[in-house]
Amino acid sequence: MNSSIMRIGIVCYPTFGGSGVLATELGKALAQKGHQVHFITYQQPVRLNGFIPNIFYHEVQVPTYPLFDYPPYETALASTMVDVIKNNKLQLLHVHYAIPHASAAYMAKCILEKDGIHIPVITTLHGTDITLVGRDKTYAPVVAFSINQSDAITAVSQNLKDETFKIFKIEKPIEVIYNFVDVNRFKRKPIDAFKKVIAPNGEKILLHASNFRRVKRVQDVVKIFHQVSQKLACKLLFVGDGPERVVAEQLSRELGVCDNIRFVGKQEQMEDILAIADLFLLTSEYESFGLVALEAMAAGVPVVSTNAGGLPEVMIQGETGYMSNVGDVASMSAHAIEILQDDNKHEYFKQAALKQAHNFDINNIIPLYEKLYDDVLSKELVS
Ligand code: GMT
Repeated sequence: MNSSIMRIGIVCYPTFGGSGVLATELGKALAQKGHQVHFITYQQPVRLNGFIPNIFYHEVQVPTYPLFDYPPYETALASTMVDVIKNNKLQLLHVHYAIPHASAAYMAKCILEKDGIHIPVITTLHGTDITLVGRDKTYAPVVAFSINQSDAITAVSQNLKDETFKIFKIEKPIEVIYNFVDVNRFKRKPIDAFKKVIAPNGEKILLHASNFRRVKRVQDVVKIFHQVSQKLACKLLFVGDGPERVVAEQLSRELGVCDNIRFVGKQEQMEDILAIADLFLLTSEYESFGLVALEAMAAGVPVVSTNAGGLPEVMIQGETGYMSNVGDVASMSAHAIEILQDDNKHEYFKQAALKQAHNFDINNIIPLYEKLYDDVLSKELVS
């Protein structure tokens, strides 16, 4: 596609969560294609490392004041948006994760309108902003209103689109643009020294990475590992951190598997960790998409997961791994053992996982966002 060069603002969470990762990778890819990209966040996004000429970073400062028990982040964000849009003549604003980015964007848009500046807003829905947090009645009216005020809405899977229409009264179309992965980036050779430290006797390495929130059901990961370790020599790596980590640690002690489990904390270089992994476990109660599973597949790591949410749109049952009902530890354990016990089968799943990841390659998805931006901007010209 021959898209014209644009000046784009991207708003996201700068942390390790999938929405922030996706937004950052999107911005980097757009910048590489010549667009000027301005990140507006409260911290440097974790994947925004190194100098990229077309990328600009604007930090949202939230001044405190003794009166504020809750510093008004949304107000600071909207004001920063106004400032960045005005001073850099941005043409559009793309916000990732509805809360509070869509409502802050609407506020910025109204303020700029008064100055005769029209800024189209695109909102990408990522999952928990709809299915968990967004639907909470404390947030729901603002979430629904601000999504409806967006000039375009996208969702990262058909499942999330359907859920959004079920939960909220959305008056506009929602376009599904799947998450993506840079398959090239995940083509890594295992670092032998690292592998030796984790699995000194050539044990199979199982991996789970998440924010350890309840929705991830990390206890199920420990239970699966416990079952698998009764059949074959293996180790489990936990990447990330969050509220349920202690629960996972406690359970691993109770089940007597803690010596074979390592918690390595939040890691930026997922590609190096995935390169030594044999199987990825994702036991979530819900995943709108499961970007982390796609990254595993891009590294040629088969995935054993639940069949929740958008995961069946990303994985192929019996090819890239297996999906089971939420909480069905016995089934997920059996599948993990089946894949890991037979080298030929394991190799087959590895190849199939990689092949499927290619369907979500960055080069296939970025043009869809560019087209959406072009469409939104050309509508502006007509109206
Ligand atoms: O998984 C999380 O809790 C983090 C969350 C986020 O917003 O960062 O992830 C959501 O967005 C990702 C990127 O689009 C999706 O791949 C995840 O499936 C989705 N998480 C859930 O729906 C629980």
